Amino acid sequence: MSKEAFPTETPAVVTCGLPYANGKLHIGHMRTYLTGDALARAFRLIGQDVAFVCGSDMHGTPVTVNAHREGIEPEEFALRWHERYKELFPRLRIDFDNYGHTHDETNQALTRSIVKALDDGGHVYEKEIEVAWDPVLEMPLPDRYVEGTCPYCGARARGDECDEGCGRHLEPGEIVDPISVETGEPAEYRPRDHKFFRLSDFQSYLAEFIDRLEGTANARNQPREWIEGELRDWCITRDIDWGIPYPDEDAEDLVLYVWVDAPIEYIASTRQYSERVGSDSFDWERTWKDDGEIIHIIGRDIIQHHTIFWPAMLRGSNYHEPRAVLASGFINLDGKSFSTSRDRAVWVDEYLDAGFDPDYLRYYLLSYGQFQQDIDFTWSRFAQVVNSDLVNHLGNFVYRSMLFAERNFETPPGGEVSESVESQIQSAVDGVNEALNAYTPRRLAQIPVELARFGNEYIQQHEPWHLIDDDPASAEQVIVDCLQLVKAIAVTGQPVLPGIGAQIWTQLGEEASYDAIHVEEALRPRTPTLGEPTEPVEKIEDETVERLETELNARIIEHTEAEDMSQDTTDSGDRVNIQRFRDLDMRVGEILEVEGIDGADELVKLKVDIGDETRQIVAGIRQFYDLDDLPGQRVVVVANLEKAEIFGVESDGMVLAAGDDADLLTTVGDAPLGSKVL
Ligand code: B3M
Ligand code: ZN
Repeated sequence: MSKEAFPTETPAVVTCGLPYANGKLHIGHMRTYLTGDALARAFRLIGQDVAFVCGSDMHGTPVTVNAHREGIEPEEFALRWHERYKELFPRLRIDFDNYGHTHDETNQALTRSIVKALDDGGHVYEKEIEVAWDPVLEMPLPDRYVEGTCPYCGARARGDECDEGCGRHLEPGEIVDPISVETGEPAEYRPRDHKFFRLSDFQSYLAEFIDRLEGTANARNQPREWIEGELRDWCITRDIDWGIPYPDEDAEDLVLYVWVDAPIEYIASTRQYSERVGSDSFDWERTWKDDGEIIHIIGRDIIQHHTIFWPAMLRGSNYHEPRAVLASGFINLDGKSFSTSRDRAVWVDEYLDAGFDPDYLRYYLLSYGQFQQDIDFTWSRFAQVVNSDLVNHLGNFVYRSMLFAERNFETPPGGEVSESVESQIQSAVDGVNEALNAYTPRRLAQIPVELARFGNEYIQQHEPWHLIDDDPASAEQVIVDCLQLVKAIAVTGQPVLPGIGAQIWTQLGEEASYDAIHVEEALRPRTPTLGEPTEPVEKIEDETVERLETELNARIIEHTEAEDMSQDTTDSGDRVNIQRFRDLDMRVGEILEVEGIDGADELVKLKVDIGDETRQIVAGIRQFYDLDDLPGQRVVVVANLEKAEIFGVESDGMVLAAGDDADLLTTVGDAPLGSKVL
């Protein structure tokens, strides 16, 4: 690593992607916040000066579309959700140093000054473009007001993002076959002047930036291809009346695209924190303009925004660049992503209402899988992990150690810790440092549990309950060792298990403020007191898991069926709606080989190249074609039909043909093989 290792002399800021203030949050959303919180706590634990900031994302069509559905003004709607989020995060022990929102004056002022700086620096220009327009409602259709097809990968996409396909950000006017989400009717295009940020000015800067960026590998690898390709300029204004007006009198009818002012909240929120605690305690300007260590924790769907648009904006307005971006995988249910609209989700409220300690979720989400991997959530796996790691290992070791000490000694014995235990604790302490420097938050969760595993084996091997009568000195040594391990568990557990850790800390009778300890404290002698031990972690019962799983499954089924039915009924008469049509995966292919099938006069077996694979397809066209003419012929293939066996031959797809003579459908131009037909 070329940069100074943590803890650095310079202050750090840890940020989490801003939640849109537009609806309930589910536990999938929590992965980045819990991780950010754990990292910020761990930084403090190793003596790194850090501010942990975030805020609600108030602008943009994700907010206006939902506000409109509820029939209230976007501002009122967004503020309402903002207030709820502010209360919700601490309930999971996610303690931001500052939680602001993008519509507050700090952010508006900073946004205006940054955009002005970009404009003054010559990085912004105006251009006429075609933007989507709803001919029925007579209104512009920016971003999420349209859906259509991604021009890059052919997947179904939202107006500004290919959310189900290649993940690219889409510029206004780019989406193919736009449909208004308000009316379900095709959109038109109309010309309109908009402001563009000349990203191409930053191409060589970004190429170097991405090489020095730290964090998870996905955050470097995904954008590299885009940076090295053509960097298209970025449209930074929209035609809606909710947002921050473009800071120029001539263009005040345009508001800034939400992705301009949203990341600026990272700076604004740090500034609010700094103004609250005083710049001697934390200096936002130094951090953001000079030499701070800026660390962004985000979902993997917004890598492009944080590794291309954002660093270019910072550079163009003379701010400091991010040091690291950590991009998380998604949390799925049964391999499929959470869906707010389908109620296919485990809601944070629901988790808390079930009465679970927030530390369980913190531990589960941090320990299960690498941060950048997608992971599945099931209540049974959640319970299994909690019961095995936190109850059987951690809780059990802590409780039995303290109970044994309390039962057998008036004052628990003190003295030197054995060498093997000391070195185990030392590597746990080093581990916290390593986890931060390697950006592996999962390690932070594993460390205290590994100490407990070690402790359980240690106590099992030494059997102090046998030693206590025959060899009390050795029994005392085991207790000294075990209680030191308990202390080390509380200390190293602080980032991920702050609630459970604090409880253990109190029971140990330690007096220092738990939130202010340094990780080295794990190695320092304990205070020679002990409170009344209680079990620090409660087992999750099978019945609870069954109940939650049943409820979740029932809800998913009910909502999926309701959605399917509502989709069916939107077909009018004998017409199908666009979604049903899009469900067919039709692709351009080329016939590579043709063979007859024994005993079937009408059938042929084809090998068809459909871009990224070759399919074997049986087709009823034998009597209409000279088989030698077929190889090289371009055809249209339905690629997502169920496989079938025809005359004992597997057929994996269908080639489309018209009329009684099976006239094969082909393409007029030369769309690449595999292109989606729409
Ligand atoms: N509000 C939410 C998202 O796309 C979006 C993040 C903004 S981070 C500056 O995940
Ligand atoms: Zn795409």
